[in-house]
Amino acid sequence: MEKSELQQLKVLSARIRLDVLEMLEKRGYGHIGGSLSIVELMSVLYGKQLKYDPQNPNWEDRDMVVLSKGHAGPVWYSALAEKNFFDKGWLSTLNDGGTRLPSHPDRLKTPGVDMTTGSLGQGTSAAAGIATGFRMKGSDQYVYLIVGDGELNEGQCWEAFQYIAHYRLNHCIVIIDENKKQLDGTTMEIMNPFSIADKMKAFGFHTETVKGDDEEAINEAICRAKEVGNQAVCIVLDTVKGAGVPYFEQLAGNHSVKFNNEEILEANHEAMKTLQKVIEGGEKECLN
Ligand SMILES: Cc1ncc(C[n+]2csc(CCOP(=O)(O)OP(=O)(O)O)c2C)c(N)n1
Ligand SMILES: [Mg+2]
Repeated sequence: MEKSELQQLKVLSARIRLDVLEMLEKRGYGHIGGSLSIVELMSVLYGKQLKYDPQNPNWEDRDMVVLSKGHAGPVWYSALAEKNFFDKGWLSTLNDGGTRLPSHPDRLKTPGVDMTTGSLGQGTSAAAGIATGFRMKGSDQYVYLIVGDGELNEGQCWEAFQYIAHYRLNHCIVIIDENKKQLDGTTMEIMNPFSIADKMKAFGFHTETVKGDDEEAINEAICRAKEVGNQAVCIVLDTVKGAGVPYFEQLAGNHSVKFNNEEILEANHEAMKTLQKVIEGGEKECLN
């Protein structure tokens, strides 16, 4: 990837991360940890890999995203807003009554959202079905399926993976966000996943593990996944829950956070200031 292109992706990541922080502080609470761990992934998808038309979100030949860990809706909305699927002002309506941006994605409410999710596990089967449809119509579209590591507790994930592997549905790019934490603890203590990558390999997937905060590595892994012939593909993202904001990374209970005390507000404002600087500096560099 050209240096300037990478720089643009980094600016996009900073913008998405900033949007998430602003949105959740405005709402007063929300799923911060699992939103922040996939910021760079969203940046690579919407800044580089996906085929889409924000003016025509239902364009028949578009690629699709299924955010099976639907509680991370805020990061998806940020990416969609940054790419002009809707007015950025919508972000401040997150989870209000009558909003177009409910806390969990709803395909009937938000332009760019192709699958309603939030009940963990279900998005895996939906993506398998979408990929089957693509194959049946002979299309080269892709569906990107984003799954949480805690979500893997749901047996439905493994049924869908078995199906995707058996039918070698390599236009369903399975991406697992291994941030090592779930709702109320680490995955190790709640339900030891052992090696997720080894499990996916054993299920028949071509599997790669990459650092989830590295846009270039994510992009290259997706490019390689697209080169794999006749085998299902899985990318395990090695991530940190709350990534990019030291305070939220270190907070033990960082699944969902209330912005109701001075310490949290101060840490959030500090992070927002830093991101503003990254954005301004990055934009200057992109212009040069
Ligand atoms: C079927 C179902 N059971 C329980 C929940 C409640 N819930 C929401 S998020 C979550 C933890 C998910 O952990 P993980 O997949 O690791 O998400 P991340 O770390 O990416 O936030 C749970 C149990 C749910 N949404 N759906
Ligand atoms: Mg997790």
